[in-house]
Amino acid sequence: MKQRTLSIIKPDAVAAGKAGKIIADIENEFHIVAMRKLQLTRAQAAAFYAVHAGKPFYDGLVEFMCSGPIIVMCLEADDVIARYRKLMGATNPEKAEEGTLRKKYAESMSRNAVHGSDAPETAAVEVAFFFPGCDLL
Ligand code: IDP
Ligand code: MG
Repeated sequence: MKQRTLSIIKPDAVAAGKAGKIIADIENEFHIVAMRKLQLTRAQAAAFYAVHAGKPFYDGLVEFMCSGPIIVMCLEADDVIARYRKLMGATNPEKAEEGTLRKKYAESMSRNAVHGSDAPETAAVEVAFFFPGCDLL
């Protein structure tokens, strides 16, 4: 069944000039419905990651995510949520499988190059966070 998910190229990877390679890897497998480059405010980063509020890494995560430009994409394909998570690899790049985006492009657990929604409910909320319906036709 066709699904949509939110992908983010995080500030570390954009700043390091890795966005083009990451987009090429994504495009190889999935349809990019919409794409935008922007810099989050602190409040927007805090709201996007509200599910992690209170965790020890939350403040650092918010600080990092608003530290520079990011590229957000809405991806579409059959079973794209799980398949894009697989392409991203483990949260900790040291544990990510060979060939995954985090293995290839991430610096560390906290600067790990990419984000992907983890379930249909979060995907719907996260896509809507960045894209109005008219961008998703
Ligand atoms: P995910 O991005 O693989 O879904 P989550 O558990 O949702 O991982 O965590 C969100 C983000 O928070 C991670 O991608 C990573 O950048 C950061 N993060 C998670 N756990 C840690 C940690 O233990 N130390 C530092 N950063 C972390
Ligand atoms: Mg997550």
